[in-house]
Amino acid sequence: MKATHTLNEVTATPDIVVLAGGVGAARFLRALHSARPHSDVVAIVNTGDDTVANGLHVSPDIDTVIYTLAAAIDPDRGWGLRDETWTAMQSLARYASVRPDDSRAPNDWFNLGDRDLATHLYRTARLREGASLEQVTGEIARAWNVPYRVVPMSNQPVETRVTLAATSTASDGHRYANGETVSFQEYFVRLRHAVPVASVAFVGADTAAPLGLSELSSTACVVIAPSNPVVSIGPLRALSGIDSTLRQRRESVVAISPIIGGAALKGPADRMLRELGHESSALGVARMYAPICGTLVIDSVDAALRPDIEKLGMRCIVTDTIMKSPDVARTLADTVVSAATTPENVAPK
Ligand code: FO1
Repeated sequence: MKATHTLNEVTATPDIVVLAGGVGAARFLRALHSARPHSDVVAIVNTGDDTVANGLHVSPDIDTVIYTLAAAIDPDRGWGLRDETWTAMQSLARYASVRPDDSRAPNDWFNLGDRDLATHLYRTARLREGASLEQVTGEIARAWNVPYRVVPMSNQPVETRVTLAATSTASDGHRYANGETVSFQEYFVRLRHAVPVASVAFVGADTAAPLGLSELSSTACVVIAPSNPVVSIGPLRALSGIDSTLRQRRESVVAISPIIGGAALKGPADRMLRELGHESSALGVARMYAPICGTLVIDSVDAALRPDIEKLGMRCIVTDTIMKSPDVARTLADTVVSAATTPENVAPK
């Protein structure tokens, strides 16, 4: 994809700021670029999923956004690179048989493809030189000719930790106790999120400085992408200043519900919402976003929820939100941006 904006352009105020998690957000950003190729867009991306695997700093949501915008993402996995090989991971397995019992090395359950490894090697080396995550993310985005500014939500670490509500055994036999608190990737990958959660915490969010606040308050349009409201948008909102900035400009904040017909298209968002006491529906999402968001875009299958969502003081747009084709995706992106920039023109359907 040709970069329409070189990243060293000092952009005073972006046209659009998107709060982004992983797969759903990445697909929306791609749709946004095809709908508005000349808009200046900043994506502020969740880093609560970040992990250190085999000594390498991995930022899954950032990489999913960059790889998707570069059309290099593996379309089936939704993460990592297409045409990938796994020689390094297979070679690591040799050492699993000799490691001491108390060692976490090698991490043989968080799969890093051979091509994907280059990104983590580069990011880790640059961070070790003292570069900020924001600097390195900009370099990686530029290397992939990504047309948008991709910004981590903070340069400081914020770690999403999940407390389990049941015992669970990983496919490699590792047992987890009920009530045990694990890293997000242990929950999501090692346990395949096949375990109920009791609570979620964003360790470090209370002291981490948010990035992109000035863009978030000055841009004409803020979009909350169709990401997991708890573990993708939640860490962002936990950073000081984010929610208050969104509240102040609530009328030009538009969210897309990631829950359609009570379910998530991918991942554990629906179960997590229920397990954490929210309703797993577009209305449940509306209740979580009502204080910070003036318009919620929901899928046609949820049209009946519109009156209840409007009762929360939100405008509700009913449209196709499943980006099953480039045309549908482009139309969704157009609808979302129009709703944020001309809310009064949003003629109820
Ligand atoms: N997801 C998996 O289900 N299995 C994996 O082995 C895995 C490895 C991985 C490596 C790099 C990366 O950027 C993402 C990776 N993911 C993997 C996806 C990752 O867990 C998710 O992207 C998020 O953290 C949730 O959106």
